Order: sequence, then C-alpha cells, then structure tokens
Amino acid sequence: MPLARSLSVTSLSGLEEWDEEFDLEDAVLFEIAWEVANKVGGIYTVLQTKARLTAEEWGENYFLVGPYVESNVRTQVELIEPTNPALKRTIDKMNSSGCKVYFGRWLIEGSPYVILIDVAFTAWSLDSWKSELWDLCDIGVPWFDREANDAVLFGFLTAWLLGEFAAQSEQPSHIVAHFHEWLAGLGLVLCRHRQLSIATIFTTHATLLGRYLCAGNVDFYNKLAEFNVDKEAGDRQIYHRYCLERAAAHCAHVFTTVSQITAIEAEFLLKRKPDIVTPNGLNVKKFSAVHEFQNLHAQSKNRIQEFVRGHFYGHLDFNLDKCLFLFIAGRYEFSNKGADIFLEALARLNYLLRVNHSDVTVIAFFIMPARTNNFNVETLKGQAVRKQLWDTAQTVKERFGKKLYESLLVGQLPDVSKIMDKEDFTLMKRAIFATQRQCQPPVCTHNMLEDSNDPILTSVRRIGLFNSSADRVKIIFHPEFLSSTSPLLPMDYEEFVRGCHLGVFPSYYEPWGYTPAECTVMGIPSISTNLSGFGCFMEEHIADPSAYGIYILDRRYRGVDESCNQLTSFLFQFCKQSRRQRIIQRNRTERLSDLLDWKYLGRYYISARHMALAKAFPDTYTYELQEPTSTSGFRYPRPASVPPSPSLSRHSSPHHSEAEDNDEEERYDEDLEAEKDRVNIRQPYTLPFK
Ligand code: U2F
Ligand code: UDP
Ligand code: G6P
Repeated sequence: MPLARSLSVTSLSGLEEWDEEFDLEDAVLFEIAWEVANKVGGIYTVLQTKARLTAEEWGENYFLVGPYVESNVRTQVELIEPTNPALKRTIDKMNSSGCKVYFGRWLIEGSPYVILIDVAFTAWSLDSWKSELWDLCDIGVPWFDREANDAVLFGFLTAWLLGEFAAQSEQPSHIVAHFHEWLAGLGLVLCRHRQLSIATIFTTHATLLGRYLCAGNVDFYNKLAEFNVDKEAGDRQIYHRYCLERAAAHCAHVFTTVSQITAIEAEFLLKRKPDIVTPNGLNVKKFSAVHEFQNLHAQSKNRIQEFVRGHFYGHLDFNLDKCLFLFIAGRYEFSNKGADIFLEALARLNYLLRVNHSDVTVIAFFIMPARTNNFNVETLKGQAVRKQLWDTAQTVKERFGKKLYESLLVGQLPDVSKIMDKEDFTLMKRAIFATQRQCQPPVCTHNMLEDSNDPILTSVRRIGLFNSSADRVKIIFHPEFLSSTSPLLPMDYEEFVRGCHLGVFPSYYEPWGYTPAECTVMGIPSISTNLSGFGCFMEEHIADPSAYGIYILDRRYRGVDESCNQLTSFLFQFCKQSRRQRIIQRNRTERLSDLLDWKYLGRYYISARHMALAKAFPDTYTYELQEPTSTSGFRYPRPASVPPSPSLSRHSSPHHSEAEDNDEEERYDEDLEAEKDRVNIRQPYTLPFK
C-alpha cells in the first residue's frame, strides 16, 4: 500500500533534507513509454535507473506500460498474472476484444510491474484509428511513416487500457499517467479528449524540431524565436509527428522536460513553457572502500592498454604508462554530438604536444555506431599478434623456469648464458618478425559501409591524424557499441569508461546527455558544454566545475573556432597534469555523484506527479508552488584543500612514484574531511520552479 511520501536524504553529503508530504493512498501510477523494457535511446536509461525509487514510493500501485517485443521479453521480463484485480479485469477484457496485452515484472532494480502491449497484433485497427485521429484533430499520418504508425497504435491502445482500468476500478482511484516523448504522447491526448478522470504528465526528452534543425546547418539558439515552426516541420516531412508532440505537450496537466535549456527550446518550438524541469538521474553505486573506484580505474585501464598493445603492434614506440585515454561515445550524430570540433581540437592538441616535446601520448576513442560489415582484418590481426607474443613469452618462461628449478634442485646457481637455448631464441625471433608491419595502425576497427563519405573518417583524412609515429595524438574509431563478448575489445561500456582518463562530449544539441553524467558517477572527469542539459545543471550547482573535473565548454557565446580553441586548451591542460593530480581530480569528480543520484533528483518527478494530482483532483490534493530564490539553490563550494589548477599544484618530488601517489591520495582524503567540516554545505534548497 502506498504511503504518504517523505524522503530523507541526509546521507547525500550535505544535500539538504527534503520533505514533501503527500497522501498517496488509493493513487495509482502508470508510466508510459516506447522504451519500457525496450532499449532504443536515453529514455530507456531514465526509466530503468529510476524504477527502484519509483517502485519504493508507489509499491504495488506502480505500472510501466510499453510495447511488447518478444526478444526483449525473453531476456528482461518475467511474465506473471496481474496482481491487481481491476487491472486483471482490464487486461482480460482487452485480450478478449482482439488485443494482446502481457503483464510481468521487469527484471531490473526495483522489479517494477510492466504491462506490455503487442501493437502489431492490433495493426488491423490502424486505418480506422487513423481516420478517428483525423476527425478528432486533423492530424493525418502518412502510411509510410512506420514509427508514427506505431505511435498511433500505441496511443489508442494505452488510452484504451487506462480508460478500461478507470472503469474497472471499484472505488474511484486517483490515477496518474505519465507519458514520455512524442511516441507515447497520443495516449495522453486521447485520455483528455475522452475526459477520463486521470492526472496526466508529458515529459519530452528533446523536441523533434530541435533535433532536426540542429542536425542541419542552422544557427539554432540565436534563431529560436524566429522559426516558423509549422513550415520547418513541413519542410522536414515531420509535420504529423510534430503535431502529435505539440498536442501532448498542450493537453497535459503537467508538462516537463529534462533541462532548462530544453525548457526554453520547448517554449519556442512547442509553444508551451514546461511547468517543471525533471533532470535525469542515475543509480549511484557506493563501494564500501572509498578508493574502490580508483582501483577499478587501474584494472580497466590495464585492459585498454592490452588492446592498445595489439592495435599498435610494430609501432609501440610510445610509453604506455604516459598514455592518456580520451573518448567520445553515443548516437552517431556527427555535429550534434560535437565529434566535429573534437577532431579539430585533437589536431591542434597534436601540434601543441609536438612543439612542446611532450612525452604524453593521447589515444582518442570514438565509440559511435555506424553501418559496417564487421571488424577489419588488420585490427583482428593486431590482437592475434599480441596474443602470440604473450604465448611465446609464456612458453620461454616455462622452459626457463624448469631449467632454473632443476639447477636449484642440485644445489647450483644456473649458468645464465646457457639457460636459454637456440630453440628459445628461434621462437622469440620468429615472434618478433611477426610484429613487422608495413602499414600504420588502422584508425577504424571495422569495415565501414560508407567509408568514403563517413564524416569521422573524412575529417581524419583532412586533419591527417593517421596514427603515425610522429603524432602524439592517435585515433581509434570503433563504429559499434562496446560489448564484453567482442573479440577485439572485450569490455562492456561501463568498464571501458572506468579505464579511460577523460570523456569528451562537446555537444551542440544535447537536452541532457547521460554520457558525461555516467562518467561523473564513476569518478572520471569529462568535458561537456553549456548547450547541454548536464553542463548547465553542473554549472548551476558547482562553484568551480573544472576543479571537480567537470569542464564546461562555451558553445553558446563563442564561435566554432573559439570553442575549438577552448577545447584544445582544456585538453592540453589535462595532458599536463601529473598522475597525482589526476588521482585527486578523480576523487573530486566522484564526490559529485550524490548530485546525480535519483535519490536526490527523483524529487522533481515526485513534484511533477503531485502537481498533476492537484490539478486534476483539486478537491483531494493541493500543491503549493515554491518560488525560486535569488540563488539557484545548493552549490558545491570550490575545493579548498588543494589548488585546482595543475600549474599551481605541488609535486612531492620531481619523479614521484606510484606509492607516493597513493599516499598523497590518502592525505588528500583527510584534507577533504577537514574541508567538509570547514565549509558548511548544508544550504537551503528551493525547487527551481519558474
Ligand atoms: C534524448 O535521447 P534519445 O533517447 O532521444 O536518443 P536516441 O537517438 O533515441 O537514442 C540514443 C540511444 O541509443 C542507444 C544508446 C543511446 O542511449 O544507448 N543505442 C544503443 O543502445 N544501441 C545502438 O546500437 C544504437 C543506439 C536526449 F537526446 C538525451 O540528451 C537525453 O539524455 C535522453 C534521456 O533524457 O533523451
Ligand atoms: N552507451 C552504451 N554503450 C556504448 C556507448 C554508449 O550503452 O558503447 C550509452 C551510454 O551509457 C548512455 C547512452 O549510450 O547511457 C547515451 O546517452 P546520452 O544521454 O548521452 O545521449 P543520447 O544518445 O540518449 O542522446
Ligand atoms: C588509481 C590507482 C592507482 C594508479 C592510478 C593511475 O588511482 O588506485 O594505483 O596509480 O589509478 O592513474 P592514471 O590517471 O595514471 O591512470
């Protein structure tokens, strides 16, 4: 039974306590999205990570509604009989009227209930529902837009489900239906049109027009107020989708989006100002040993180094211990994700490192899925050669060891000049010969289908970074998401991120941006921008973000070339840090995790639901909107113990060792505790409602 909700968040390193009492008895929550148990994009991450907190709050009365996809169900869902009697009647009734609706538990943290609807099974209704939609609001969905067709089916089916549930409930319960993104939005529009007694919320995770306009060559942020939205949507053949999105935003009791920057975009493009911003959180794992994440970094880095040894075989003329791993990852939207300026900045960084005779080598990974037909031979060969060298070394080692043992058994020290025989040398020479290579280590790990006009490869050709010996910056383009079963780089994405030194996400269009947030909770510094929801959020909450390893690039008030210079300077400064400074910086980055935890950020979703209940059922619920104060709320203070800039930071000795690093690291933590006591970081926080 859901109880009055009162969150206590005192454990969150000083983030203030928060109490929002709301009696949720006999209230039921449905959360509807195309990405429930169905990974398409970032919305999946939102739902999957948030589930535990929401399930804790709503208990048996929380249901996620999504599409039935057999392959997903097989791996992620345990199908069971519905527990709620009204819901059981609803599902039975729908199933006896020509639908296929499944009920189960999504096997993720919090094990929430899921209702999965097979939209293809009801495809026979598509034409009649489309014509109903046309009669209702003049939105015509073309036959060839498969996604929009699915949106129509899903919309009518979810509205049917909610309507039926409301009718089947014995005593009128207070239903909240929270819809995500335009693909689920039609259900909301229909609920309102049918005047169902349901409190509705619509969250958009980007605007359709925003994404399309930015991907073209448009000065998006300066022209926001000037776009003729209908024409722009029409020109891009997404008018019907745009109408569905805009209708959902306007019909909702409460309209929300993921960041302030997308809120402004929504106001101009969807013509409704969001009622509340609901930033995206994560499930933060806390280790019992404070330094565990540092150890994990070292372990994962070793595995990336192994890959690099293979990839650069025959050209390993750089010091792997002085090698920094940078990466960019995500959807392959070349300019929206800022891969364009990252490449340009890498070229400039290469120049700076060369003229300054730096002994640092940078390896930049691009993890962005593109069309390929599998790994290329040269990359696979690299790993095979590395493995062969390893095996040879093991064989020689064993033979060496045996001879050593035998000699010791008879009480003699071995004759070192004879301990390796001719055969051993032949074996080793053969192995060394195998490492000869005529070509440079490849830039791309796969055979690309559109090699000649691929944007990353085209830029690499233009800037001339071909992994040659003289270059201090090397590039590896892995056009597929990572997987622990890969024969090339057998690591999952999380492990890979932990092993890297810096995530680089210089996006131009990024409503939130999970990738830098994920870096932060793993204690890995990152670069984001003041055009990304995450970047703006961190800028607002941290007094000196770069001291915490959160570099925020200015792409809002600067031209591309200037932003590129700033990015180069961030990268160059980062390369100048000592190992000790990197360790300290990672500790600071990790300290920010609490800020990104759903335990803290979940409150905005909770507020949105309370707001919707109060709007839809004013006799039962009231909700008071809190006004923002002049300061925007909680801020992490500038770290006081160690100067943030690398140039100011002390070295313990000119050539300090790793043992010293770890000593310093511990000392730093003591500093940290002292610093926490000194600075009072329990400041009042007000929800930033506008
Ligand atoms: C917004 O992101 P979206 O969900 O709209 O982005 P999409 O283009 O739909 O999907 C990108 C995702 O696709 C996934 C990958 C990304 O999360 O994990 N993916 C995959 O798993 N395998 C593949 O082969 C290809 C893609 C918005 F743009 C972001 O800024 C927000 O953070 C996000 C959540 O609010 O919503
Ligand atoms: N990601 C992944 N495997 C990879 C690279 C990235 O699963 O090899 C995930 C990453 O964990 C993140 C998502 O892709 O959750 C990207 O989300 P983000 O919000 O940054 O951008 P979106 O692509 O949703 O716009
Ligand atoms: C972690 C480990 C240390 C290691 C360091 C390497 O902090 O606990 O043992 O020396 O990572 O840091 P780096 O930035 O050089 O990868």
